[in-house]
Order: sequence, then C-alpha cells, then structure tokens
Amino acid sequence: MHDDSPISFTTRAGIAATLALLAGCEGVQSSLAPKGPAAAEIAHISWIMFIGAALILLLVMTLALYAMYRAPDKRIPVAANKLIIAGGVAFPAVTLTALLVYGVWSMGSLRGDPQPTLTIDVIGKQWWWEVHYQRDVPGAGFATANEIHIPVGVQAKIRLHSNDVIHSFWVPNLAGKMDVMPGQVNSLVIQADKEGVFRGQCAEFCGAQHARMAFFVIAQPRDKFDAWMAQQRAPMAAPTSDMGRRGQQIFRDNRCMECHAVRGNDAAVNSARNGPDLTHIASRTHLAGGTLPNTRDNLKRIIADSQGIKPGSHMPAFPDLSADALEALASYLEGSP
Ligand code: HEC
Ligand SMILES: [Cu+2]
Repeated sequence: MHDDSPISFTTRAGIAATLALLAGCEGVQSSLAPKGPAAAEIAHISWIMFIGAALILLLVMTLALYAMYRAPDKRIPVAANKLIIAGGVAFPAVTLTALLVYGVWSMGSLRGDPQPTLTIDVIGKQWWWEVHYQRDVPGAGFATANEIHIPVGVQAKIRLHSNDVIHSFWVPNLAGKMDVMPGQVNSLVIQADKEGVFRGQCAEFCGAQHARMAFFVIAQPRDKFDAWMAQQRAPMAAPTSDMGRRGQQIFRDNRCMECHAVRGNDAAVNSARNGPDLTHIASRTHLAGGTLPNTRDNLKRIIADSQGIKPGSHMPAFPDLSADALEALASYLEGSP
C-alpha cells in the first residue's frame, strides 16, 4: 500500500489509540476532567507526580543504558559510595520532601470555607445513599436518595455518616475521596464551577451490591436549585385518581412503610431499617443506587423483582403483585395516573 504521508501508519495508529484512551478520561466520572476547585487541585498534583515520575524514569533508564553500552574505557567513573549518597539518599530525600510539602500545602486548599452556606448530610447504606437537606432545621428538612443537588459555584459541605459498614464517597470530577465510617462523621467540600451532572460511586468495598451503589451530583444555577429545594420540601399531595388511591392501599397492605416514607401520605415506621424516602421519587433521574434510569417500567421492576436487579439488597421482592397492582403502586408513588 502506498502511503505518502510523513507520519507512518503505526504512529498514526498509536495516536488514534491514545486519543481513544484519553477520550475515556472525559465524561461524567473522571478525576482527569476536573469540574471544580478541589478536583482541579487534585488533577494538578496527579499531573505533577506523573510527569515527575516519568522524568525520573527517563533519567534512570538513560543511566542504565549508559552503564550497559558505553565502552568501559570511555565511562566517567563515579565512586560507588558517592553514587549511593547522591542518588540513593540525597535525591529521593529532596524530591520526596518537596512533594510532601506541596501535598500538605494543597490539602489546606481542599478543606474549603469553615462556614459553608450549604451543608448536606449523606448516609452511606448497603447499597444506596440517603441524602438529607437541612437536617438540623426542624420542619424544613427533607430526604432524597442517590441524588445530590448543589448550586453552581457554591461550596457544599458534605457530612458523611454510616450505620452499617465503611463506604467511601467519591465524585471524581468534583473532589477527592472520603471514607464514610460508622461512629464517626467525616466531611468534605464539593463545588462545581459550571452546570452539569457528575457521577459518584462508593469507592470502598461494602458487600454484595457495592458496584451498584452510585449516585449523581446535579449542579444547577441558583434559581433552579432553589426551585428544586422548594419542590422537594413540599409533602406529596394525597392521591386524586382511583388508581393512585388503590396504589396507596396496596402500599399499606404490603407494609411498604415498614421501610419507606412518602411524606404527606405515609410515614416510615421503622427508621432503623429504612429504605429510600420515596417522596417525589418521580423527580429523580435514577433508581436502584444510581444504576437504572428512572422510568415507570424500571420502578415496577424494582418493586416486583428487586432481588433480580440487586441480589442481596435489603428491599424484599414482591413477585406476587399483579401487573395491575404494580401499575397502581407506580401511579401512587409518581403522583400521576
Ligand atoms: C425491609 C424493608 C423494605 C420493605 C418492606 C420495602 N422496601 Fe423498598 N427498598 C428497601 C431498600 C433498602 C431499598 C434500596 C435498595 C437498594 O437500592 O439497594 C428499596 C428500594 C425501593 C425502591 C427504589 C427506590 C430507589 O430510589 O432506587 C422502590 C420504588 C421501593 N423500594 C418500593 C417499595 C414498595 C412499593 C414496597 C412495598 C410493596 C417496598 N419497597 C417494601 C427496603 C424495603
Ligand atoms: Cu461500597
């Protein structure tokens, strides 16, 4: 095959492969595509370490090649003890100390404002995320699941809680990773510079459905965020259609409120064993720990076959509910016919 381009086929194939790999680094869950100040700082440290390590590797390889291929009589001799002290002690001590100082200094800037305007409590559970707004304000607070809304350009302090095992909260585009520990409240700050949707994922193995324990951070302009808050804070209206009323009866007959609340209509009775707050579930983008798009079909599937979707999850399956009953439940939960 004739090829008159100055770049060889293999080079071009190499460039194409590299670009394809880098394209995978963009997107909704990547620490190489920072979308907020903390993530930008972390990406910066990563690049400094990566480039520094690459340069040091190059230096060591050059010295090794020099030692192997340079004719012995032409080598510049260096005494062994000098080489060890310079290359083995002084050089690592200086570079690693510099890296430590830089790392500790950067950590300060990840801590954020000591008096943040927005505090959100997030509880890591096997295997989903409970999200509370204004938890300390009686009457104003509300809970949602697997979805965190923040206004653009605002530092949101995330307080992390767990009552079961250790999880880890990670939204790579926005901030570093923080462990979620039983009996201890860790916190971190997330901030998005622009509107967008960023995926987060539990980053500490926490049992069978750890892989299906994701969530989304939705950064919105202030007015949209305020409208979202107001809409979430309002309780659900009582069902108006026959279908909705039937759904509520099925919800009660099956003791769904053992674990779930539909604020305004049904309160959860067992807070120790609770599942996601189902108030305004129709407003969420995803179900099942951020792993399924929120459609009516998926909503019904989760109720009928939660164990097929997330085996081992703490949501019992309800295989005996008829198609009709599932439709009525969905209608009740979504607040629409
Ligand atoms: C023993 C407690 C328990 C009972 C009883 C229960 N659920 Fe659940 N439910 C859960 C848990 C826990 C989850 C979260 C599962 C996961 O994603 O890991 C869940 C998830 C769900 C979801 C998906 C929510 C989301 O955001 O992903 C729906 C919808 C739901 N349950 C409806 C029902 C209905 C309707 C009933 C009654 C027919 C019911 N549940 C009974 C514990 C329960
Ligand atoms: Cu996990």
